[in-house]
Amino acid sequence: MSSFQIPRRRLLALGAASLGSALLGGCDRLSEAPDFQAFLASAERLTYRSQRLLGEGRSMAREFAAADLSPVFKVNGTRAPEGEDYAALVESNFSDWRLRVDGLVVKPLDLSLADLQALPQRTQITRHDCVEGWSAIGKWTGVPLAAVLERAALLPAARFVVFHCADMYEHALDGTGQYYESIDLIDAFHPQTILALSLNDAPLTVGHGAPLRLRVERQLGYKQAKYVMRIELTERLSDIGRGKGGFWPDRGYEWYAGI
Ligand SMILES: Nc1nc2c(c(=O)[nH]1)N[C@H]1C(S)=C(S)[C@@H](COP(=O)(O)O)O[C@H]1N2
Ligand SMILES: [Mo]
Repeated sequence: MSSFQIPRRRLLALGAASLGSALLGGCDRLSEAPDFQAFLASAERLTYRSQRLLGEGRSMAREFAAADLSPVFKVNGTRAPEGEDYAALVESNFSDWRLRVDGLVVKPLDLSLADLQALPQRTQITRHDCVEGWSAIGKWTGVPLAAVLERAALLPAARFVVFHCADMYEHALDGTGQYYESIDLIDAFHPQTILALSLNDAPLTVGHGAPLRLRVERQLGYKQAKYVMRIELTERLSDIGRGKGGFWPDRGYEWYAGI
């Protein structure tokens, strides 16, 4: 992908693009993608259709007050990624950790925690809903994903944002269990979609996804990828994991997990 030839005209257009037009461009490109067409044809994607096609794409998830915070926010799924690499990151307090942003971008990035902390931050108190039947209200602070994507500058072919995580999920014993998730460009540029660095005013614990996790507030718990190491911009989801856009979508759950 790094050998991509970017026509000069396109580069200029990208440089001039406002967030708004980048988003609109994203929608147009999305509706042309072949696997996206097949996806929309499926009747079970009704929440996706209604949010995306009936103009609710920019609606906000409900935000709560400090008084509503849950006394305990459960840890679910992976509690700590296995392996020496992650252990070494914890040991050094994530000083050697870098968030890689690559794929269909003009400018691949390697961002340290300090780099992310220097970007604009957003705080939101929202309710997390897990399919396993529990919910918790938490206060998340982090960098709007849009701010990172603007710095990397999307190439015209980019349609999906894929989050690659540090953990193999424990129940996947067949070796294909690397946790990952993905969202479309509408959610990627949504104001409540943030790369969270803290929960309830404290840096993320290992249980909650240290040092960085996704919050995509209009979707269910399994979309909220913990331990994000790499963000990849892609044209399609079919050649990642088992091809359905996420660890749980690969195992039968909805890719668009609208609440
Ligand atoms: N990397 C990674 N992200 C993940 C999971 C996981 O196992 N690994 N579990 C998901 C599920 S099902 C839920 S409900 C939430 C749980 O987040 P929490 O542990 O902060 O409550 O993380 C989601 N993101
Ligand atoms: Mo979940």
